[in-house]
Amino acid sequence: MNTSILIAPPALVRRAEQQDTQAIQALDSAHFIHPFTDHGDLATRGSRVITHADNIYVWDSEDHKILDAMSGLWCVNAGYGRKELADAAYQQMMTLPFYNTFFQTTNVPAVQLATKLAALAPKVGGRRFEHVFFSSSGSESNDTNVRMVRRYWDLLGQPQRKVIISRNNAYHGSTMAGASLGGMSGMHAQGDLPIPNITHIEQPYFFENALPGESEADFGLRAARWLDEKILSIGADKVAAFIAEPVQGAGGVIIPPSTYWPEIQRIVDKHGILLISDEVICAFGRLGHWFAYEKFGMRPDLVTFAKGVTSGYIPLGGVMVGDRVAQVLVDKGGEFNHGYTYSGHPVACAVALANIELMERENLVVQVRDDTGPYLAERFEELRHHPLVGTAEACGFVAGLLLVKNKATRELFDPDLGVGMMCRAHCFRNGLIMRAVGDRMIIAPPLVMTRAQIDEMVALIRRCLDATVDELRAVGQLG
Ligand code: PXG
Repeated sequence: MNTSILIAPPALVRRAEQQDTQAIQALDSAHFIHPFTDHGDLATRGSRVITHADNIYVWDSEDHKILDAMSGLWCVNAGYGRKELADAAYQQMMTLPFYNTFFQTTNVPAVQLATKLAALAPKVGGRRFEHVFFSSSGSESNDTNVRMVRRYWDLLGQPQRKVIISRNNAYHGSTMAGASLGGMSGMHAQGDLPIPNITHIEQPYFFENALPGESEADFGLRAARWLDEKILSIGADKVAAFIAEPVQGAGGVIIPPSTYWPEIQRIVDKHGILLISDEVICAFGRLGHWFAYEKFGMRPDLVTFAKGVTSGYIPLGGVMVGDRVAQVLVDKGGEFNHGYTYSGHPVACAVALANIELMERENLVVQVRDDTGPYLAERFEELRHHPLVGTAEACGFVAGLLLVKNKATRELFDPDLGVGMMCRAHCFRNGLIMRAVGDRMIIAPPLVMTRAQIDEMVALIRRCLDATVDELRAVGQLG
């Protein structure tokens, strides 16, 4: 087996990989434990080796060009191949690659980024975000939230306020606290999760949870009131916070009715509990705003971010800390015994600054809000007429389709058939990356995607839906 390719320079690696896919797959399977992966399955199929990327496309080691409609994993907002971001990392590595921020030390990129984020975060209802806590991922940031929220209530003399309420099918990360906050039953089933004092309510998924004949607006209000019922059943004096994604991402792009968030805000205000908006996916232009809470009229106290802040070029995450919490924690809290080696990492912060500058220069956030986002919604609406598509929704640059067996009766496929995975395989074969969540097919394209590229993507999606119909007919699952 030729292992020398693994230490060759990038250009050689690219060429060598094209000949050595099997060798890399064998080493991959022998040594690399992948996230969320069945390794028996991986060993038989072999990984797809992604070798390089540009704009909205990635290439594999067999030289297939693939349109990446998932932005890597909801994160490459500025698209691939942005030299400005590589240059920013190089310059910062040569100047100061690392220094900690623990013992009354700081660094210039971290200060500049914190200042920039405070300026970008919109003030809502008189609440401002003047402070930022840095981590290296969304999961870590949500662990920070749990610690910060509990510290806040301790400092206010209400240590019994420990319970954090989340939602079924939410995704908040994969650490002990992140997976507990998340509402994925498959994750809870492994390793005694959730940890104590975390509980869940149902998600606002109209297709699954609305009553027959109920309007979206009424459903939104009813779904929000599940929070009120939960708070009352626990006792409001024991509840610390409610955490939620403005639009659920990994759960399958679940876009709540417009009545949902204002009612949630009314309920958290009524009980005086903190609101955490987990914007790991939704911030940095994904929904056409720097921060998504602005779009939905939410007034969160803490905002989780990661992914798009650096367009995924380097790990960085954090928490925007609103005035209400900052005044207690920062101004009169004493020492908060929490932090990570890489909190305020200078290289990650320098890349984030370059990424934000690039997004501002190219007006990407406004472009998604006013032009390409509405165009994507329009094109997705057309897909609703496809025989396999039951619902189609888009919000900014996230969108989802539900594959159904019968459009008229809204009958679903048997989950064991794995129709979503079948469709995903057709996507790969046709040069398109889409994510399947059950039978929901979802996308989150790079924000640089143009109208012409949206047309190209929608044409590919249509082709893959047709191929899925053909396969289902061939196995007798569709008339
Ligand atoms: N919160 C939200 C809302 C997320 O989407 C995290 C927290 C955790 O971030 P880190 O950086 O720790 O991964 C996420 C991450 C998927 C998928 O399959 C989604 C995520 C991660 C991995 C897979 O859609 N989101």
